[in-house]
Amino acid sequence: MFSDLWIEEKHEVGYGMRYQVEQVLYSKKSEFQTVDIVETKGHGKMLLNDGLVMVSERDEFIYHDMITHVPMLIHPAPKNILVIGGGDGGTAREVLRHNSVEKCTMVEIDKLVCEACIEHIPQTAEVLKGHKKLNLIIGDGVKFVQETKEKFDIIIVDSTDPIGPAAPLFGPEFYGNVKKCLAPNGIVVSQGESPFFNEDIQKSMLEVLSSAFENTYIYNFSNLTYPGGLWSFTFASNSLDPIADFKQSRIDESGLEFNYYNEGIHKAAFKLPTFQRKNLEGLIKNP
Ligand code: AG3
Repeated sequence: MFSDLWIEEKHEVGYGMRYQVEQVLYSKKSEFQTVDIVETKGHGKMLLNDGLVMVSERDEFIYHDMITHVPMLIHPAPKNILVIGGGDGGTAREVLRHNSVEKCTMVEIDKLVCEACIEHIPQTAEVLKGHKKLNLIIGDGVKFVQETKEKFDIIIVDSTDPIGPAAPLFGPEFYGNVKKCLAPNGIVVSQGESPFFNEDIQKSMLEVLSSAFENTYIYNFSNLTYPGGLWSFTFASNSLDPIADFKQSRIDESGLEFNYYNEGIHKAAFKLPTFQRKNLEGLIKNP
């Protein structure tokens, strides 16, 4: 029969998203956050950090397509990739589908997130069990970009909201170091929060990015599980442009199939609602 257990991601503006839970699969407190995995009735297994939905089996493909393939298919030959965060493995999984990739380094701060997902959400985390091109580091991404001498073609910041361990991933020092770690033609794409609920965060992210990079954009996608449904990623590069440098041939030659991403979505994602465009005026190049 149906259980009466529901979980709710509560939002400070007096709004919540509720999911019926059939079973709690995992619940532990790490040094950084609480990590829960539940089996929901309608969205498959779901990962929550500190009560905030990170991934559901039902819709993770949308987020992971859009955070990964937009930059990967703009860069002419992405070989060395860095993922900061992304402990569920979904972003690394998508990166590693590209044949051009020689190495993907992933730096996740919370070992428990990886362990929990390997055990309960193989859909995203299978790849974390071991892949010859994956260099999985449990550590602080902020420190990693400060210290590494490596150069990356693409850096993907797959973070939680800017509270707790992810807060420094939204600041100027971090992006100064990211810029230093990017190869010529490098691109950085980051989890960019909600256009509806996080206008201030989006503005401050774009202020930081536009003072360090030539081409700064924000792009949107809709999903089923993040507050408000509409969500964003930021895009920054000193040479590549996500619109002008988009080539259908890159998609065709990749030989990949996607469930959300396609050429129309790629272009449309950069078209913004007026309120968002106004909020970010002067900081982005979106058409
Ligand atoms: N990263 C988290 C996105 C932000 C979700 N925020 C929220 N539910 N309030 C997801 C990690 C996917 N690899």
